[in-house]
Amino acid sequence: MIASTLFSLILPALVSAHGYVYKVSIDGTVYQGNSVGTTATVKSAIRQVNSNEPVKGATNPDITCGPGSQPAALAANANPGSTVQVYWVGGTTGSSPWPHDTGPVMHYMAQCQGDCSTYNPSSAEWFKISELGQQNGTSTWYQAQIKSGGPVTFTIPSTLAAGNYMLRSEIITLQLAMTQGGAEFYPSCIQLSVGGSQTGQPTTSEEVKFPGAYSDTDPGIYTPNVYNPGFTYTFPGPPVVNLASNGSSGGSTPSSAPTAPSPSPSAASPSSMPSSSPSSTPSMPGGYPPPASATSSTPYPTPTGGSSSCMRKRSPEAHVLVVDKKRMHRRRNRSAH
Ligand SMILES: [Cu+2]
Repeated sequence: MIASTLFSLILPALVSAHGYVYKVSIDGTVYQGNSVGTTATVKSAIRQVNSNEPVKGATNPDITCGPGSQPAALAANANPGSTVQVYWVGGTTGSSPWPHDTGPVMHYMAQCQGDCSTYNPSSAEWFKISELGQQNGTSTWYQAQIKSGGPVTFTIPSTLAAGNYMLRSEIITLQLAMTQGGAEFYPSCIQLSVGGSQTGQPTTSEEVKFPGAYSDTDPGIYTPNVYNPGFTYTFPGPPVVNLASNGSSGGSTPSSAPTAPSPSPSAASPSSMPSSSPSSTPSMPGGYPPPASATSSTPYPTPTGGSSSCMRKRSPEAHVLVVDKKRMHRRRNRSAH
């Protein structure tokens, strides 16, 4: 009994140490994703990945949309000001919570230049619409809420032009980022059709490419002091677009200074903002419905791009090492307080 309890405590740490986007909700409409590395069984707006492992290295081509990311069949409907909730989970089927709690969560968008379901985003022009780091003056990251089962919540910029967009959801975990190249990137792409009659566009200086936006030496990616008391985080990538200044994500504001409200009368009317934030936070564990597909282990068709990932396969030892290092940090953290 004790042994099996111990086993069940340790096993998720070893097996489900990574994760993916399980579903997305836009103004309450839910779009389910497909399990990792299976034959897609659900028509989804979420681009399916073939591994839940992190992308390693800022110049890795998989940093665009995740390992082996494949186009999705649908585009999720959204509007300027829409509330978006992205549900990141651990494992490959949605059966366990997101395992990490250290590092930022960021969201980018890019125009699809046509139909998103056939769009190759490798040279897309991305602009940042949301960044969530440490919660006001504490060492607790917004990411800890995801580990507790909550979605990441943010809004589509309230003046964004209508059109087809890719939404790029990204978690970076920093538990190994005390060494260069140690940061773990979890990108995922969701296809959107944005309606409305707004005309807002990012400026070219607000746009970046993936790969290209980050370097392994960026202060928000190589973070030797991440577990030190008083550590304050510097987000990598471009600033959040001005477009998003009226629709910034509620709640935990990162350490960066808030954009001063414009005194001009042209500011968007507050009535365009969602009046209440959804409160559908699933309880964990067991809060997640059974996986959409547990039928097949057929390998996902390999993308035509060829060999992209350098660190996709990790030995069991590497996982144990990760766990051990985490324990060390926790211990170090505790003794530092
Ligand atoms: Cu992981």
